[in-house]
Amino acid sequence: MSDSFLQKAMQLIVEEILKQPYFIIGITVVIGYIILKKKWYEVLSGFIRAVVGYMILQVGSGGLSGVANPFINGLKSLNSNLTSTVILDTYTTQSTIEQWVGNLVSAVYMVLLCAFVLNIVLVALQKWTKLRAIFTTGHVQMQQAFLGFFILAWGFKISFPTTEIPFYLYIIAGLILGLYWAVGGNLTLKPTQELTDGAGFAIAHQQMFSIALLDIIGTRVQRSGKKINKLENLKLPGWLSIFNDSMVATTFIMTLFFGTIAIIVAVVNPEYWPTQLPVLDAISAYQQNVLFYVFKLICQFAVYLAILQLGVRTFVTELTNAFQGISDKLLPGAVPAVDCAVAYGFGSQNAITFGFISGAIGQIVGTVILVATGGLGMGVLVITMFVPIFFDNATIGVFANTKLGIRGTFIAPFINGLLQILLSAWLANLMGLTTGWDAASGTAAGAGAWMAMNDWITVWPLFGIIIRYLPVIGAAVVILVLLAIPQLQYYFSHKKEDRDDYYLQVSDWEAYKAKHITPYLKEEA
Ligand code: ASC
Repeated sequence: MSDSFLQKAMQLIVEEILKQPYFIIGITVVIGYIILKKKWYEVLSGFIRAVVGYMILQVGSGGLSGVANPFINGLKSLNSNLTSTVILDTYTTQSTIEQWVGNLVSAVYMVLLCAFVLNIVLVALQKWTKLRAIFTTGHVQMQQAFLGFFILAWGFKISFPTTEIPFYLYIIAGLILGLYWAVGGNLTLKPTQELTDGAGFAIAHQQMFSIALLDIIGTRVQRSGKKINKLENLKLPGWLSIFNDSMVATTFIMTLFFGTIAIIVAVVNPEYWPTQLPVLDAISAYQQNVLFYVFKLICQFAVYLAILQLGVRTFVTELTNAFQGISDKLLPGAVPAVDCAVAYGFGSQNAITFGFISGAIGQIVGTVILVATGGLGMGVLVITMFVPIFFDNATIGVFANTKLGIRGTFIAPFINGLLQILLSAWLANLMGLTTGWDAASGTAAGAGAWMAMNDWITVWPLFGIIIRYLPVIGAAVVILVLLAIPQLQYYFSHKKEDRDDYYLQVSDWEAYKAKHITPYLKEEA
């Protein structure tokens, strides 16, 4: 009885709290406000604004996927003769691996819990670890726990399905995952402060290392005295000035992009659209006209972006205010790391759209290469879903614009989009995720999956490969490298006499900016 009680309790914690970022953010706000000795009704209102604000953000991001899916599915319906199909999506990857690991699913939950605690401990030991960010994006942590576990198991030459996993793998997975969250979030702290002008949070998502890379390149460019031409400073003349409004720009660009896809699909597979069109009048069975349907979807893209940004505005102030309390008393010098979509409330709104479009073009080029080479000679076709194509590339676009300006906003996501396709095909094949697993029949079946988000086509596979070739030493190397990254940030980002300005990035952003950023900035007027 106690066993099943424990299991139920753990499931409740995982499903209702850990997997729900709005709850974690809401609780964080309550704790912070209590520490700040706010009145009870301020605590209550902060909790509600945090939870509701986060849910609004989720409506926005969910809506964006809903809008894009008919177009993506349309592309999928065009068929291909490659033999195995790999779906590029975060949720599909999680559920595919859940099938492969079978009864070990709750062990992966335990790994997740331990890694989460480790993240907090590492930040509590900031004096030594130099780590400052706490990962709060529960649904993403869950996905990462599964793929991370799978990659590390591959590293140790364990293949699924299996009933036994050596205990050391759980320990190593917990250590690497917890370190990855703490180190990744910490890497995004300074660029996010730059983007948000000191809003006091970092990013907890799936492309943290690429944000850091853009920051390193961008800082170099800034220091070299080059002018950075950011999207928000672009002043378009004459009739083009309507594109200064991001709602107009987004709708216009999406019309070109989705419109082209809609036409291609309609021409190549005329059966597709009629199966998608909603019935508007049940009595006469009137089905919506395809032009009006597509037009509505396209406009909804801008609608959901606006909703997403409203959500961000609603909860971010609460979160940053409340975290003052936490980082004063509970976890000195800590910041919350939050979903990448929060970044979309800052900087140029057009960078979101351009990042997405450039990434999509990169993916199209990648797909053409894949098809032309017979899936890189492996017969693998990858099919992208909305999360990697949009959230990964838009996030990279937003950060690229902040540090590298317009050119970066186009180039960085394009490269990412290309790599998303090619590397995912290669990695899914290498690590054995080109098919799913059907427990009922006990056979491999269905499509495979991979998370094509940047960290999962770069750093994580690298961890797996290092461990594959040097099992125990490799794991130690990965752990040591992760521990060393924040030390390198601390010791090498500033001159010796300014070393402790590293902490100013959190404690006094204005002072940090005045000393280390403004003097070097050369933006276009
Ligand atoms: C992911 C994922 C999502 C989105 C979301 C963006 O990786 O699984 O649902 O990105 O977090 O807001």
